[in-house]
Amino acid sequence: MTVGTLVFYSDFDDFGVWKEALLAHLPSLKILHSHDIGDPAEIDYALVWKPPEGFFDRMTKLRLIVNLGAGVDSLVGRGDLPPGVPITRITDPQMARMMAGYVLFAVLRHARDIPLFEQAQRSGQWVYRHPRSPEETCVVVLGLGQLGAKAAYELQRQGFNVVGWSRSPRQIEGVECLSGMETLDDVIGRAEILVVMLPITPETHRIVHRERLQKLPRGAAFINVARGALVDQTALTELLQSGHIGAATLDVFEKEPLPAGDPLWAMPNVLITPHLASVAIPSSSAAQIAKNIRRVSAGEAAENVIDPARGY
Ligand code: OXD
Repeated sequence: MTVGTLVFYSDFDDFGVWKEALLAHLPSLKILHSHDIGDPAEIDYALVWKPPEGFFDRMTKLRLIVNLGAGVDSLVGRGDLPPGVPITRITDPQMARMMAGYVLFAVLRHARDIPLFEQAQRSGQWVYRHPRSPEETCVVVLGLGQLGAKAAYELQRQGFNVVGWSRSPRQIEGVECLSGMETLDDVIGRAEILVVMLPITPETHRIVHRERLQKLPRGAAFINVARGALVDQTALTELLQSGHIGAATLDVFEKEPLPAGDPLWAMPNVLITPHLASVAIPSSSAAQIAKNIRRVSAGEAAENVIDPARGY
């Protein structure tokens, strides 16, 4: 007997790989690519990354929506969601490890002045800047959810002086954790390297606004691996141009793809990557998705359900 029909939608992830990974756990699941939906009323489960508005229209039997990633912002507050259908997010240690790897790379690149040496090499110059020991550098991580907490932990393991900030209190071994809006400005003021890892919600939209960016110590490095809309991108660009912010590594932007004429493209102190700091990994997250499908098909509540009102 089949557990039902799942529809897959993503412009970035490989349907064949996900299908194979899910079938290994649930051989009786019928899996369709969104191109092949016949009758939307036959769909029980959706495994999706950024489906277009209207995607869920007429999916009257839908019982579970699985977001193919960590941030669920493209799924909350839209008009086509059938009421009461749980939305789950993937919480995968391997995805957190991949993200921590990117953050480590970006922090180390700034802490070890690699952009300076890259530029010096391009002009054939032997430029010496004496390295600092990691504990002399204060790295602030904004957002201590599963991904932020792992990144903060790995950074302190490298010896950095890591301060983590979240809206509600958290504890992470080796990391000074602060919480609450009243501490945010002071925390940002300490960041020689600021890493943004917050979820995007109505409360966090543009939380890193111009005045907060101006609180960064002169020459600080800025890293955003979460969502572009957390930050005032115009202010960020201007502060990078003026040198108040020394350098940035940006994986996410207010508008993606980053438009061709955007000044960030041409800035030598900015490294741009196309929103791939971490991705959902089929081999490690299929078991968790299959478990949720089994639970929902047996009439039990899904795990890792997000709160649409909170937005994560
Ligand atoms: C995610 C992302 O939210 O890749 O998973 O941005």
